[in-house]
Amino acid sequence: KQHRPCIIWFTGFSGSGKSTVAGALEHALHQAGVHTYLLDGDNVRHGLCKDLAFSDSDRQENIRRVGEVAKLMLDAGLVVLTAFISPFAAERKMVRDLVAEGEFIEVFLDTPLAVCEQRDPKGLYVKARAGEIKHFTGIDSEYQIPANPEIVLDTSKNQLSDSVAQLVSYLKQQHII
Ligand code: GGZ
Repeated sequence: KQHRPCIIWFTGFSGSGKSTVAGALEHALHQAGVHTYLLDGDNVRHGLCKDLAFSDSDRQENIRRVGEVAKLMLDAGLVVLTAFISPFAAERKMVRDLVAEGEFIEVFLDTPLAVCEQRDPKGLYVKARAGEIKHFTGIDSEYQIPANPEIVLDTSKNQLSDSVAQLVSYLKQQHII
């Protein structure tokens, strides 16, 4: 099945829905016969980036490596999905500039911090508020809001299926699928 390779880059707070939406989109793409790969903290921070923690410079290096790997996968012809907080505009721009115009699709999960904190699926926000985890994004580490993302989603307002439909329709419009 014909498709155009690209990197679909999800960014947003912990608990904003990046992995959930990326996983659901990947499922929809598989149904359509599109070859994909999903990179996220679970498969990257335990292997490729297991030497990195959450200082600003470690996050920069994390995103740099993920960007380079995503580019290799793009060259292999895949639709690459990535789900990382990627809090800094400079590293997101660095990855965008690695690939051709139109091959980097930035998806900003604009779920309010208060909602992410309420969800707190792993109890990390509670620990961050208690000072047990330092440099937690949104608490005592910065998140720089994307200035020009291709797509903005708020998972506190929209159903998962609506977010997936919005992404699929964008990908069709861009002749990616
Ligand atoms: C942010 C942290 C931190 C700190 C551990 N700050 O909800 P999660 O658990 O599964 O997703 C978060 C994940 C963030 O890793 P990323 O590789 O996406 O971050 S970055 O792009 O900034 O490099 C969270 C967990 O790791 N986690 N400590 N201090 N998130």
